[in-house]
Amino acid sequence: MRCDTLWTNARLVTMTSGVEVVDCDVMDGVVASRDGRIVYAGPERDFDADTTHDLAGRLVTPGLIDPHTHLIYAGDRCHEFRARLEGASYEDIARAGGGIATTVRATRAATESDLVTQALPRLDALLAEGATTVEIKSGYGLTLADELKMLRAARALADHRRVRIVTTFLGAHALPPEFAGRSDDYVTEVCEVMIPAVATGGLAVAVDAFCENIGFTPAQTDRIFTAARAHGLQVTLHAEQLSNLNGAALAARHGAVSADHLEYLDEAGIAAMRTAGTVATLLPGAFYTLRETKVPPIDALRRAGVPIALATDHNPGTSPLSSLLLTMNMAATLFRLTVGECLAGVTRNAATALGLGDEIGTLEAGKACDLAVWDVDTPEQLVCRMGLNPLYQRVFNGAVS
Ligand code: DI6
Ligand code: FE
Repeated sequence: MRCDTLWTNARLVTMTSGVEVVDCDVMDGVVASRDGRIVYAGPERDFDADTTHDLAGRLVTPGLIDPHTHLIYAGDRCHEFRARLEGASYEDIARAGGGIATTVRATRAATESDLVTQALPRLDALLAEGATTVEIKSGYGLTLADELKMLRAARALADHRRVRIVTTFLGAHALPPEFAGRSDDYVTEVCEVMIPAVATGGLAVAVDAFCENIGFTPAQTDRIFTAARAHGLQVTLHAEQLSNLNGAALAARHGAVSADHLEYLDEAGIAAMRTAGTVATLLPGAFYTLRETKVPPIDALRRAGVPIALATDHNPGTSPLSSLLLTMNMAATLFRLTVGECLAGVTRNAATALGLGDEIGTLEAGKACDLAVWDVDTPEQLVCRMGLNPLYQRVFNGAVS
């Protein structure tokens, strides 16, 4: 059989095992790609290849996927980190006009090209550890023009680097100052002006909201999701991060691809997610940064067979994290996920969380040939170590980059 590129002497972690029992079995084999897609991944087989990479026993996983980030923004909030170390709380800072509002001011003042320039180093950090797909949310513009600017900047990153960018409209991230005291009016703007414009412009595949006491109510979220679905967009939700508002169940009723954070998720929410096929995306970087103590209900999610994804939640406030390797380590240590669950979280289940389960996330014929080749012997070496980057080669759509 003919192929463009062949990787031989590989140890493959295909991530194709069943949904409920997550193994990350390792098998000796080869990967073959043609026209950017995997044509074969499995035990040694003969191919007539244009290019062959002998991997000398290195480990190959699917390219990593970060399914929840706020990578596009301007400015910096490390002074707030310092203030928190000196005793201020996240809420104190927000009430004093800092927090998300600081990033909104800086992002509104930035041009689209400023936003691209500022995001590239953050994206490069993810790519350097084998990421091939990154989801990016808007939500620091909060006007139609500024939200569209953020989404265009996110999409433009794919013109600068070899990566798949998936964009999500998060107009309901925070209440913009122009709408102080009028949150229902802002939600009307999101539903009647912003979502139609995002959908018409093809600038996002999904709509997200921050459903929380300090964010938007379940009733407002319901309006936003109804508008999103009417425009053919997927939905996903920041839910149950700081309290239980039954946001995950609401998201599941709208057929959400994922519900994210979920520290305060209860059994009813888990059952609704299971029925709807909604992925639980956990964000250990925010848990760590906020010194949260309530761990998401991992055992109950496992028992229900709800797939678990992991993401950096990269943002300048609650999760200034640009490492999927460290995200896996935190999920293992803080949430007690197994090594297999950690790897599934940033590959197969992350793909499902983005509605891309047929396209990426496993090493299987027919999927995009996105690979991460690692200088390690076992999957646990990827999850156990902190601050060491063993990436040997990153492959995006069949091309080494
Ligand atoms: N939840 C969070 O933790 C972040 N956004 C959200 O909806 C916070 C974002 C920030 O502080 O800039
Ligand atoms: Fe987030």
